[in-house]
Amino acid sequence: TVKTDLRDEYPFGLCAVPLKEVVRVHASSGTTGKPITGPYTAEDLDQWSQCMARNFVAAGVGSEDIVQNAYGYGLFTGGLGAHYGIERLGATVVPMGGGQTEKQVGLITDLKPRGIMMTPSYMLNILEAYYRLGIDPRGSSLEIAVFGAEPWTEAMRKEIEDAFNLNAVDIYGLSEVMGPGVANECVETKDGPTIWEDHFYPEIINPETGEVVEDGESGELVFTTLTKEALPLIRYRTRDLTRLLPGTARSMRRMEKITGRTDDMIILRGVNVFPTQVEEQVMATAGLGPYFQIELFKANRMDRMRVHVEIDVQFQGAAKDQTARILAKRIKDFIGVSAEVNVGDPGAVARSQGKAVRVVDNRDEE
Ligand code: DLL
Repeated sequence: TVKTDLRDEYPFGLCAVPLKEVVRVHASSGTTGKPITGPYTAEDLDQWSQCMARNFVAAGVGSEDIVQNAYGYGLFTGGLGAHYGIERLGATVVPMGGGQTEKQVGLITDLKPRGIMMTPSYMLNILEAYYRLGIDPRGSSLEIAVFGAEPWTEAMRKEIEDAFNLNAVDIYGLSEVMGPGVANECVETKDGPTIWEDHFYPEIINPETGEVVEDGESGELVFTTLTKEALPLIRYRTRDLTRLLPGTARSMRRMEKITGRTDDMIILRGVNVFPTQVEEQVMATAGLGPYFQIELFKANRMDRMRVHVEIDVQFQGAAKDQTARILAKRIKDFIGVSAEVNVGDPGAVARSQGKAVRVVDNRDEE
């Protein structure tokens, strides 16, 4: 099953129960054309909350903890999905939602949550607010962060863990299959999300041929739902690229941290580039802040890439030209493509309050 199957049947064509049994609908925004709707029965919501509660236990959150939920509430599955999971666990949810960044800092300071969840790119925004307000992030009550909804690298994990002195774990899911709650990393090992295989049967296929590959080999992740009522899916192609790995902290299998989606892959003069590869190099370049955006454009009919980054607030004296040259060289050496690098002042790169927009494609505009 592919995304267009769901889109073609918008809004309820694939709903497998009478509509009167549906008690909630979520929808994915979909940048192009019609959205995709996810109907849920009461039983689906119950399973979802259970899976989410299981995620929090894996993350190291307990029933005595307070968790600030900064995922967007509404049609996006992140906010409400996490919300009911925190309640199901018996922990205390702070239903903050996304945005109002300084208020997020205020709530952390006042309510002293032990856990927090949001996209990792939004956490960078919150980190910046700490610096702006002159508050030491390492002094916060936060011990566990549950980050997902977008790809993020080990380098980003280290950046945020060190800045706040906390453990950051990866949460994975997608609206079509359920929302968050499909897989979550265990805090003991932090070695890729454990897939809740009793609800979601995973396979990895070769995205070109559709053939199933062995565990340990890379390819596209495919799910068959085992317990969903309103929108059961058979062999749904996620377009996410990963590998299946044996269980470690739990007996169920893990997926490797997602490096990219087939849709996000940039092909620059024949070289495949994922935004996460650029993220790694930005993080490894001294003097740069952790914010970046990739711009694709055409010059003399050739596809070109420009990476927008900025000087780290802590290193305001850093030389822009020299830092740009260092990053451009790293991109050439480690990724194999030539890129222009534009180093701006702190704040020059657009900030995210949810999923970050990593690539801006201006190739049609020459
Ligand atoms: O992003 C569900 C979610 C909410 C997951 C909150 C985690 C936390 P969608 O908006 O439908 O659903 O987007 C799903 O986001 O196919 C992946 O490409 C990407 N994605 C989600 N989690 C991760 C992750 C939610 N941990 C799409 N790492 C998926 C990398 C992720 N990519």
